Amino acid sequence: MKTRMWLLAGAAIAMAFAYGCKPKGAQSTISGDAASKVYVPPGQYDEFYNIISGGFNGQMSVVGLPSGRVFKILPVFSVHPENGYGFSEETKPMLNTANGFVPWDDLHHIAISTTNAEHDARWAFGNANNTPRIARVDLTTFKTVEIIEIPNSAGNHSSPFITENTEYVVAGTRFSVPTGTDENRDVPISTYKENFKGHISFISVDPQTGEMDLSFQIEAPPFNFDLARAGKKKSHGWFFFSTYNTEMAHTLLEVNASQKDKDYIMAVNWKKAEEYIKQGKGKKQSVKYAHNVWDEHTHTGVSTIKNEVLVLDPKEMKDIVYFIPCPKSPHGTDTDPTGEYIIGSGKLAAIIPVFSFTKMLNAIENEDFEGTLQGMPVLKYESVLHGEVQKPGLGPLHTEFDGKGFAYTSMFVSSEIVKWNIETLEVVDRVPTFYSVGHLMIPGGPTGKPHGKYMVAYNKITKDRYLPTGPELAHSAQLYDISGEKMQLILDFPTIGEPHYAEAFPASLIMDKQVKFYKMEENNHPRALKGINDARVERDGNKVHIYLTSIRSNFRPDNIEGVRVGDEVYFHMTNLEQDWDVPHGLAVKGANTAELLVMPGETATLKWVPDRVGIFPFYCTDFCSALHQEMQGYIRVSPA
Ligand code: CUK
Ligand code: CUA
Repeated sequence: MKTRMWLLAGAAIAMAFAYGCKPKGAQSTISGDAASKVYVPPGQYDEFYNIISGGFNGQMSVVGLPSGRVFKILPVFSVHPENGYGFSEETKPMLNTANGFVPWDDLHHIAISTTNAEHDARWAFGNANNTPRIARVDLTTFKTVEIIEIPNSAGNHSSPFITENTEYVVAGTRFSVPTGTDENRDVPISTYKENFKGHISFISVDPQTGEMDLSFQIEAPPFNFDLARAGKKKSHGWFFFSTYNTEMAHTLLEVNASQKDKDYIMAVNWKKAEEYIKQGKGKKQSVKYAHNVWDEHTHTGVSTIKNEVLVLDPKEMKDIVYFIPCPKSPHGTDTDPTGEYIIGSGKLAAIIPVFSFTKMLNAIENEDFEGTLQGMPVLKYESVLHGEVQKPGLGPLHTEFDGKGFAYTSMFVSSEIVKWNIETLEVVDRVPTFYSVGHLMIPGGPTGKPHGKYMVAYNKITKDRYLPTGPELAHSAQLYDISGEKMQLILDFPTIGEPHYAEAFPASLIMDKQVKFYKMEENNHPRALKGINDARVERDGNKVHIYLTSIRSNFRPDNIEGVRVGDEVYFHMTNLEQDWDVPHGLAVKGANTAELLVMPGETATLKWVPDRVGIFPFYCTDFCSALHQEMQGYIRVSPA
């Protein structure tokens, strides 16, 4: 009966979309005390930081939970006028790639660093899908401090997923592509099976500095790698990747990619792979990728192009890669807080399969295989299966956990979240989402220690939830109270860009570790000034270096002459403030393609090549004091 009802509800929502009318009963799940649960009184703080991916907007946003308030938009694979990211000479190298400056990307997933499978929240990692990259954000400054490009990859969707001590950030390629030299890559698309390859990249993370390094790659069959999760606790040392198009079709028109009943979860024994690498079994391959690091001493991005990667061929090693059959195009694959259960979400499947790590190990030990795939063992579905969740809903995508023995799976098609018992596989509750939920998130949900108090649904379709704003609407997120037996919707809040995955962690982990300003004596930027008396203009050939200071409430120098059309003009602005929350900005009328926002104690550079004669005003863009509007100057550009 219940089953029929949700089927009907799903159909009703689908029909409502098709005909553009407002679904009935949308608000019916709100109960009276919802407001008090999300109300954070003025002057008080939220309990959790929620770091949300920005999708095709390329940023991350920082939101408080339970209030849903946005604190920051954090540019990663995007340029951001607000703080000059991607505009200042110092930040441009962060967006460099082997093929030059790429100031846009599609950021889908967040991974917050962990120690012993618990959030330590030192760093947030994010992926770029289009030009495969992984970024690291420092959570004491909320700045992008590193971006590494990933060679042998296209459509870096299956990342960034991390191991329980952040030993590795892992990235699987969505698109298999021909790799190697130009000659090898210029092949007919129809030779997909022979010439295309999938790669899984293991990027190590330095436990002290966080710096990433492309350690090695594992070659894989030309599937599409969709998502992944690391094992944890008992399954630490393993990684699980969801795959689709295991038919290895080069066109997914019609039903090519979903012909088969089952695709695979690819289980990777990365500890073993690591051993083989140590034994020198990796083969060196020529590639080209950028590695961009933010130098903390000079506050400047340094981009290096690297030329080599170590590749392991698992066909030669037999005990690194195993395939677990999983029904129809699995999307998410998630591991529960104990590390015992691996949940696959076949987007087109009518059940949710739950696999047992213990059973998987037994099956491997007993060589209980149903065959091989390109020489690698395929395990028997039944021998790895813990059980199936029956009739969960339609279109299962992602699963999170509350640490109390329950799993929560998002159902895209039937537009709901389903709560089920991991041991008994019984569905115990379901709530509608408005509408078509993609990822869902419980604070600490992917770790060994979830905080099972709130859950957020990041929905793909908004329709009637907010005041309409033309054809495009803010993607809706919804907050649920999951502290009780029944999930309860308590808040809608809009998001920035198109959120996919997000993570949240207790604010107490980082709120007292925030950098409030940079100490002047630690500013080692080569163009930094130590005081207002150092302000000056220097010419060096056709380059003009303007050493500018900003402090409430003036610039020095504020009248600049001697610049000629065609000169390369550099404004090196040092913000001399030594106080929290007092950035100064810089905008120059002629140099209207860039703006700076310089943090206290920091130096940043705006480049301008004037193309016309004139007097050009400049001013501070950030309201910094009562005399902010007086913070201004002129630059005179004379004929060449
Ligand atoms: S994907 Cu977006 S709903 Cu790119 Cu993680 Cu599943
Ligand atoms: Cu400085 Cu406004």
